[in-house]
Amino acid sequence: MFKDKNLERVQEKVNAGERLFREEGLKLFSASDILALGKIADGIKKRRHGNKVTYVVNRQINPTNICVLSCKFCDYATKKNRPNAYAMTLEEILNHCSPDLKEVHIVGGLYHEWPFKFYLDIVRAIHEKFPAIQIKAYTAVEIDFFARMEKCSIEKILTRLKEAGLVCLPGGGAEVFSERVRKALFPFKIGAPRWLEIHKTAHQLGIRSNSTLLYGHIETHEERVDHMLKLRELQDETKGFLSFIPLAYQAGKGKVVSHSVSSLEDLKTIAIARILLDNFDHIKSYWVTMGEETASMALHFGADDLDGTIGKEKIMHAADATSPLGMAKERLEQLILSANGIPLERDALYNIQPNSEFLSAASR
Ligand code: V47
Ligand code: SF4
Repeated sequence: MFKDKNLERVQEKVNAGERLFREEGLKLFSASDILALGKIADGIKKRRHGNKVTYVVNRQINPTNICVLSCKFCDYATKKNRPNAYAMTLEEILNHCSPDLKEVHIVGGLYHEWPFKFYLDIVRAIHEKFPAIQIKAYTAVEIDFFARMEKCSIEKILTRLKEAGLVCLPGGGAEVFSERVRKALFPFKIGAPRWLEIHKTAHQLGIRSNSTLLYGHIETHEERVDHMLKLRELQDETKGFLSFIPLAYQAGKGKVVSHSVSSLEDLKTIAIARILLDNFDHIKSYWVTMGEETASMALHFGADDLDGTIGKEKIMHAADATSPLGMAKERLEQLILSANGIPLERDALYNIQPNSEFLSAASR
């Protein structure tokens, strides 16, 4: 029983397996009983996953920070003639890979001097040298950039990437599906219709993908809810999304807002995602943006995955994220255990690895 009658009704709907409408989602953001909200989300997560919490031994590779765009919120991208600009060689990229990895996550700038062939070669070279690593590469923004460079369809780009060894798409580039926010912060970047079209096409080609929401800047709670509902709608149609990852905005140099949102806001957003996205299996608690402690707490608020070891993350750290640059597998397991979870290692497609130390505990 909750004191908040609205949450009580939400719990009843959830128990009856009923879906929440937009207005009900909005009301969740004004709920003051955050623990009750967490309890509802945790119940949903437990029904789907029990105490299992997954993580992946992965490496994020950001091949270049040179980008033709200059999104206002981004502290990572730069221009070619600036002192901080870099563009990795194929050899440098391969040196970031090792056989212990289950996933490589590639995301970076839109570099006009690299032909699509080079972006393709990155995938092919990693796949040939490390066939056991699953490659999660290029956001919808990059896919759109390749299609425009090559003057061809997104089907063709995705098919060629798949043939080269791509396994799934990361969820970035979605930001917030709001024209108001797009015009203010990233007017030259693709908007919701194109992002959704690219993910839908990927799903139709058998390429699974992730999804994200960049929150904690100028967006409203309504825009967060509308964003989640657009993802829910596409998921109904394709069932191609693997996970949803709320990315807490790192305020960095303060170009957009002076500071990042509170942990409470992080936990609320995770919980509401779990409640609204009733057709998503996985809600990711991304420790890079939330920090270790909040990310671990989020496992009580509906999240069932902590992402990964990551290696040297550059995008959020360019915006002064205070989390470590990377994390050892043992530390991830500790964080999960401290939240009463059973840590299970997965691959990019969320298959549990048979060597997982805690597998027997999970099957009990
Ligand atoms: O699209 C940029 C975001 C995204 C900042 O699929 C920022 O598993 C916070 O795609 N503060 C790229 N966020 C990262 C990405 C991703 C990350 C983790 C997991 C997965 C996955 C995908 O990073 C961009 C943008 O939304 N971003 N700057 C910032 N200052
Ligand atoms: Fe370029 Fe992406 Fe940064 Fe925008 S967010 S400037 S597309 S790297």
